[in-house]
Amino acid sequence: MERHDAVVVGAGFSGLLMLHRLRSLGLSAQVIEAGDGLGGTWYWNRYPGARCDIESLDYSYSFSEALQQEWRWTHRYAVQADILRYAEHVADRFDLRRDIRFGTRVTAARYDEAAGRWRVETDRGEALVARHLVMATGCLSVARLPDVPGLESFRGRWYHTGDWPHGGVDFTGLRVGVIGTGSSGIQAIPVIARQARRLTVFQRTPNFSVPAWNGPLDPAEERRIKEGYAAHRESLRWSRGGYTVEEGTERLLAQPREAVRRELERRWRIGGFSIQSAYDDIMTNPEANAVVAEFAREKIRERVKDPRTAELLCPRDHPFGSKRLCVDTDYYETYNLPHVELVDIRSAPIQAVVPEGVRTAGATYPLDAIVFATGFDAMTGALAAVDIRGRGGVALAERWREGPRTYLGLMAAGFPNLFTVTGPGSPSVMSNMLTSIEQHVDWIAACIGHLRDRQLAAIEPQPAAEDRWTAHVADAGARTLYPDANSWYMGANIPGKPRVFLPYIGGVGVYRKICDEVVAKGYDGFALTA
Ligand code: NA7
Repeated sequence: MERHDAVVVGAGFSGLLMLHRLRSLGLSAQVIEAGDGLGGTWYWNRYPGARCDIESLDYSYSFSEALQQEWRWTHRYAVQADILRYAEHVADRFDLRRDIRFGTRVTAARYDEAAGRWRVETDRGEALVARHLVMATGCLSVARLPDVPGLESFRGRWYHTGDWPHGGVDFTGLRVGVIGTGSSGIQAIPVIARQARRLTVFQRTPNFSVPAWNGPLDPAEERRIKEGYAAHRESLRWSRGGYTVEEGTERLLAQPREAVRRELERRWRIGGFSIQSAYDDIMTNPEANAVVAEFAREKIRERVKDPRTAELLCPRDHPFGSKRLCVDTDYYETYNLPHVELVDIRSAPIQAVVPEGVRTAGATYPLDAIVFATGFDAMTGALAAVDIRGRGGVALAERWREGPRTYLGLMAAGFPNLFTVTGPGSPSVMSNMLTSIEQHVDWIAACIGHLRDRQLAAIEPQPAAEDRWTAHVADAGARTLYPDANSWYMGANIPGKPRVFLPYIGGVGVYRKICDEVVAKGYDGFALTA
């Protein structure tokens, strides 16, 4: 039987740093990774146009001053290939690969109470035993294909953005259909349109999207950030979202409308998420939100020539930003191209994939390729995919049947020494993932070090602390407009998934302070066993 101090599941940005930190503690760790390479999200999501919509100088590790000084990003927002190259560089630079087992999926993990160890099983029939189990499995890693009948009959090729062929796909001369207009679809559509002979976009719900204004990184800006990189990162750690943005502190509704317009216009010019932070009440007050939503709809009407198409692209069923805001390059302009068509599948739903293409209630669209940009079983999907059993053989999936229950989004009662990096109930997807990953990994490493130094066997949340935190996460979400949308934040994209606001909206700075205080009070709310 293979024994380690810790098993880490996943070799994305979380798993890589976790391994590095555990090694620094002098502990043995084995990372198990389903993919044949590292990089997690950036390993799988290779679709055309895939890029991060947090700026490169923020969406990167801060743990090594030499690394952050030496690495050169080329663009304001990095493309998938550059981020993957960066992850690979980090793995080589810190000699991480030798403790990563690729092409191996963890299928089950059981807590052996008598031994105080996790027994981890893989799809290769291996069993590993470890005191600690860290799920670094990502928030958006279980790609979701909709239940459309007839896919097996399709004569062309089909793809999911979240599981893209490594050699890329050449759409030149093809009739391509894209299903889904979330961030992935909105990034892919303009790039696919440049190749395809015909592009048909099947839209169920329009999303709000703001321009990225991406371009080469300004060398002066890079120099400015790098001169005070440590201080810059420290300020991000205590900010709301963990990325560079001017946080408006005024209430939109208290301002003259003309001033609001100018401010929204200014932020539109900055691009990215800036506009969502323009005022303090945008995500809490429906009236304030409606002003920004109408501003965004006006921009769509300006960008799209055909008024009927423009109206179809205007979101009306959810508040601005309550589904994850998309950040685009030429998305709306793509609909001005003569070979691109938008099909409303809200009024005429997709009925089936047929051998020659897609059939909706209105027509049959002949296609050579279908791209599913249909999203993920977010935040809990990757955890539920592993048969995790804690004390008394209780399954995590069963305990979370009505929604995830955690303490700090880090641990669950009844599952000693099981840690989740950016788990549900933590800021995770409401923040720059890299800021949150580093905070979680550091907290977990310090916790494991604490147990080791004090010769403690295990840590797990006290049920009362877990109840309080779970209620707090829900209350914080309920004070915002996020629950008004059928989003993946709410689990609403997965039939049968409980409708619960999954991330913690309190902000990374507030959350960090809470986590630090818990530690300062001797792991308040946790039970530590000798
Ligand atoms: P999203 O944001 O979940 O978007 C998925 C899209 O696919 C969305 O437009 C959905 O429409 C559409 N969809 C899903 N199922 C169907 C079916 N059955 N029929 C038609 N259309 C469907 O996933 P992304 O990959 O774009 O982005 C995920 C995150 O990754 C993103 O937010 C960033 O954080 C990175 P719906 O809105 O459900 O009507």
